[in-house]
Amino acid sequence: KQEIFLKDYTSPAFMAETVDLLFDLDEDTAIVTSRVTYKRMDSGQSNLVLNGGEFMKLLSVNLDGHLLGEDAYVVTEETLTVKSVPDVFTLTIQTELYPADNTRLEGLYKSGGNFCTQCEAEGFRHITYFPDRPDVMAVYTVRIEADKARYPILLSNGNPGKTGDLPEGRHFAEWYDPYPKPSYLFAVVAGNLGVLSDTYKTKSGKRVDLNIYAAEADLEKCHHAMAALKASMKWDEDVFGLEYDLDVYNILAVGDFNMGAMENKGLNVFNTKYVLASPETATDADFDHVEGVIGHEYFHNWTGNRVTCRDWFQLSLKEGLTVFRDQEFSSDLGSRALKRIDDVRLLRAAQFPEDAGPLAHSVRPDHYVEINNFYTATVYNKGAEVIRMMHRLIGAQAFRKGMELYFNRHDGQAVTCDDFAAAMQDSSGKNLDQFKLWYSQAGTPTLTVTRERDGGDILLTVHQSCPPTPGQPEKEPNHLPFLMGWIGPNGEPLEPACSNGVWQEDGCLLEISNSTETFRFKDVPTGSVPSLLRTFTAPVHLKHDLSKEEKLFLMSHDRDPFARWDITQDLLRVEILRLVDSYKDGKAQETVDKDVLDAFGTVLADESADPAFIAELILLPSENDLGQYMDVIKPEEIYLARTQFISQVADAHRDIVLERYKKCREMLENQAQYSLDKNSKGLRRLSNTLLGFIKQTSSGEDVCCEHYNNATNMTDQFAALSVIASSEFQCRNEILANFYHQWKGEDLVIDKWFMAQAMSRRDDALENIVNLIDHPDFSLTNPNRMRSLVMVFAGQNQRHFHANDGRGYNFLAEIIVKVDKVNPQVAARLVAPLGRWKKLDPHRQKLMKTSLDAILNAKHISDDVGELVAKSLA
Ligand code: DPP
Ligand code: ZN
Repeated sequence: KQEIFLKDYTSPAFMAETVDLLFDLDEDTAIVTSRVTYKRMDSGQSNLVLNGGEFMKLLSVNLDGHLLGEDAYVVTEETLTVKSVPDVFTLTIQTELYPADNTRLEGLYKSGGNFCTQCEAEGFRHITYFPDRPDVMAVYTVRIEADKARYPILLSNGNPGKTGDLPEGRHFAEWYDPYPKPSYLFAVVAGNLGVLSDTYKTKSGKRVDLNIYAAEADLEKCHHAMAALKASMKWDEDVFGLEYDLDVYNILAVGDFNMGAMENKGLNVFNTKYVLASPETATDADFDHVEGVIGHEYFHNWTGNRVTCRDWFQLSLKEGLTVFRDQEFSSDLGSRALKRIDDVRLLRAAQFPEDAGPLAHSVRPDHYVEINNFYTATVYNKGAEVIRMMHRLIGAQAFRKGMELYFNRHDGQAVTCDDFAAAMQDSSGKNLDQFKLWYSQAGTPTLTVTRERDGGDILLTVHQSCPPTPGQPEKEPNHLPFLMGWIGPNGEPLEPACSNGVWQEDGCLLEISNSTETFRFKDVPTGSVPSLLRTFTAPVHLKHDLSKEEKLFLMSHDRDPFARWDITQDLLRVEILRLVDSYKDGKAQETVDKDVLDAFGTVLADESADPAFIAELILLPSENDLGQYMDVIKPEEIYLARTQFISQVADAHRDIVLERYKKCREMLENQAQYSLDKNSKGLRRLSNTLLGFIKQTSSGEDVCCEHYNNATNMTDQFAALSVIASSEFQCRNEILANFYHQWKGEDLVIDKWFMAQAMSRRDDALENIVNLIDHPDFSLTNPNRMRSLVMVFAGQNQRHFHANDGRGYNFLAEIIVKVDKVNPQVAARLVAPLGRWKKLDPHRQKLMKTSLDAILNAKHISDDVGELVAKSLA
């Protein structure tokens, strides 16, 4: 496949105006008749070129009622070209599809015996021949015919139309979507499904029918998703004035899905993982994810569907903006500080390494081979940070006005990231030219902050730089908001006047646009400490000259919860890395600093703060996180030092840890019933985090096993399982077996059973993981199962993935080649960990590159995998 460039974009030569689709569904095959009216847009193009070809059979082509002979069109592997077409015409094409054989899970496929579709980004071309690009927006009418007993539910986009019976036990349903949409938002469903129904009244009084379709047995797990949907609809009205626009909103839950969910107009298709939730089977984090993803897909109805992307380079136009919207939604419903901590953790864990590795790309990439490879943390999460920075720079009011302007200008259009920025610029009057570098420059900038006293004033200097990334050797300075505060010597917040900063509610906003900028803070008392990059106002690495004592001071006095968490992480990271450096021949030459240990004890004993927040403070930086701060990652030493830190905390504060744990459990036990309220979630989070420390004490096995045995919900059960799976406890094998037998048949829970073992740091974990591939419940074709074992292992188990003999790398490479034959999109997602070889020692570098070569040399590698492996080796 050829590389495609943003600079080569040309508008469509033909516009499709109406699309009529007939789906004639059989058990294993489908006949699709598409009748499309086209209009020539570019008089220089005499032929109509349509995308399509693989995995379907062309049955007939008919132009304005005349069957075309084979000399009137040309079919290649990827296109159908109809020669010399008129200016306006109707083209009718019949294709035959094989959904039962479709393991790639794009286009039309079967999952759990039901038909469903996934068209983003380029799946529609596997259904019929069509200009399968987002800037071709048409009005769709759909008719589905299928066996009535096997497929009683027939759904598509838009509003329902006629339904009725047909001969031979078949029936039909018609759907009409009045809003012009690109083909990637098309969806069709036929199945035997249960439904949970509700209604919503929009703020202008329109009634909307809400339906969640799932297997009958799963319906009782759909209530949380339904509540989240209604909350999303209300939130978008309240915050952005945006109302839902169709009579129905349908959601389908499927067990086999490449992504999290898909925002098809009026008919979202969801991975069951982001719909189904009950206290017994889902953790508190799962509940939060369901709410967030339901919100995300709902918010796409405006940011993505009503206004869509001109081309796939603009993917972040809808994804960055919609992630920002779902983050704000979750913040408003829950805790803003905790949500921000979660999002920053994710950004650092997933996006920073991507930006620092061979697959680094800008938020708006300018070339690709396979667009499916660009559904990345950079496009989604860094993209959301870019929107968040704009929001901060222009203010919430101008941002809301900018959104209104964006919809006034572009409703019903396919537009670019520049169009979005222009609306924000025009609504605020702030020039965003330099700011837009965030869209085109890859790499994570580093900000270095230094201080200098000048009489009573402090001069604070911020220097920025950004490392080279593939294809971008030199970087220009970015325009970014930098929020900060000051804590006076007695621990009180200070607001010293700043020459060129503006004090806002949560701190002083400094705008940075040059490579070096200095800010003068007037009359700052001696002993004051700056609280830097509050709420993480820009996606950067922060370097500063704060001493250990100053960090400890902030840790106990900063009232900004995010900043307090971040400085605590900083302190812990530096301390664990000091231990890592001290390892010689597998033995630590240093112990944990007394002041750090004491501060940890103070946090553990703090009963004034929200327990969920305490849990965040004591959750150590992950092994992956620590590795990012080293020039050469030492996986074994990082594992050892981090474990040593936990053991020393557990030793030094044994009584506080156990007492705090007991108190949390007592408070939970005193509640009449399981609750998802903020306080209960916090108590579970804190006691479950404490288990990690308790594990290292002499009563570890007793407490952990009892925790497991007493668990009445998945949050507690899975927390104990994860700790136990990674332990040498006697009870380990019995508990793993117990969990498996309790939950056999509950796919999402069995995924957790694989996950717990994939994360195990036990010495024999890798062998166990390799053996699990042969477990009867493991499957190469189910993406969730695949990811829960293989992706979790390669992405989160740094110790064993980087096993010194290369077994972890070989294992991953072999799986990638196997999965690629089944599902290239899912296989490609597994490549990144192998590509980050530059951060390892020469011995491991060589092993990793050998594994990448082995993938490249395997027969028939997909474009998806091929593109990423080639880039990883470059
Ligand atoms: N567009 C989907 C989403 O992000 C996934 N491709 O919601
Ligand atoms: Zn999205």
